[in-house]
Amino acid sequence: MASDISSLLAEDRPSASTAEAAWRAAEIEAFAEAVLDGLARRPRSIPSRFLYDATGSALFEEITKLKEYYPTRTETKMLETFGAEIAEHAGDADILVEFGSGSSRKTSLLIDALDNLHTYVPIDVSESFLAEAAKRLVARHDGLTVKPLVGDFTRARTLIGAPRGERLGFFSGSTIGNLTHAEAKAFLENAAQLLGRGSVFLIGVDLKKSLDILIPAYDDEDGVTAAFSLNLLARVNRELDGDFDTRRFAHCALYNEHKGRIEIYLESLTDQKVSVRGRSFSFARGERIHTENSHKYSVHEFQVLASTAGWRPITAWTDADDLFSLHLLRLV
Ligand code: SAH
Ligand code: AVI
Repeated sequence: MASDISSLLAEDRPSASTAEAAWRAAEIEAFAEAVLDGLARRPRSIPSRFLYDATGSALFEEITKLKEYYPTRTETKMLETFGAEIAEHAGDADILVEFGSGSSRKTSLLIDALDNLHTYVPIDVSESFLAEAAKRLVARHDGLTVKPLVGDFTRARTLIGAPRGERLGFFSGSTIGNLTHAEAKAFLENAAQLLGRGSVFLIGVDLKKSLDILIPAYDDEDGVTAAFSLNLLARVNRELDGDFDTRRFAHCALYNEHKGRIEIYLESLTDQKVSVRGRSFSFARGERIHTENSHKYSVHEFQVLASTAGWRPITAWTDADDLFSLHLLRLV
């Protein structure tokens, strides 16, 4: 597939259901390859985008409501507070392209602030998130055309079906922190190609902070984040004929000071053997699978990163408690 991105809109793509089915089949094979390679490698790892099947997406929504998980409520409040200022810089935008749009709940605040917007293009690997969000936004915003694209935002090379126009990019929730610095730079360069010269990009980025706040945000007392992580193994069982016993693995979140990131692992609680698509993998007690990174940036660190990818900082906002930042960038 040229772009790994296919439109889910049946009305303007007669072959959409075929494209969807092809994408789904390709995604399962990509998952199989990532898991079989990732479990054979040392250290063991599985890319975090595979956390978001329908169950994972629903669990992520639960995470966003946890008292320990400050990013969603902080960014939401910031969008409410700074919406008018964002519109001063991006008010000409008529197309909004969102990367990793998820439930698109925060997006409505941005759409409300932008008078000229006629088209919204949410991009996500989670079909369940996308379809539900598209329906909700069409119902909520009169006259808005929604063109959802299912696929990997790091590999999107074109925005199939999106009209030409002034584009505003949106990457919320600090999902950019789930990429390594090198991946984030490559993502920003690719987004520059997709959005085009003169476009504006709004990115939510989590700030560095005390571990007293950071660790509970990724290891909450109700175990919702643990369930989100462990669902990855349950997904392997469902989709790849695996036999992981999820009770014999534990969610583990730690802060890597040197790399400035939360690292999430699934740790084997016993010596055990697991089979995936007929291949056997041995785990020693204490052995881990690395499933996620969540990088934290100072405002300056992120502005430097964005600049190396060709994006010029317009402004950056932080909240009163210095938990989260919103960056507005322009492609020069
Ligand atoms: N922006 C939303 C959702 C954040 S959760 C918010 O702030 O609440 C991260 C979202 O990115 C999920 O919906 C997940 O499915 C999506 N995602 C993660 N990696 C992706 C990738 N490589 N390509 C496309 N979508 C991805
Ligand atoms: C989507 N992403 C920005 C979340 C984060 O904070 O890194 C994913 C997450 N993983 C565990 N909790 C939240």
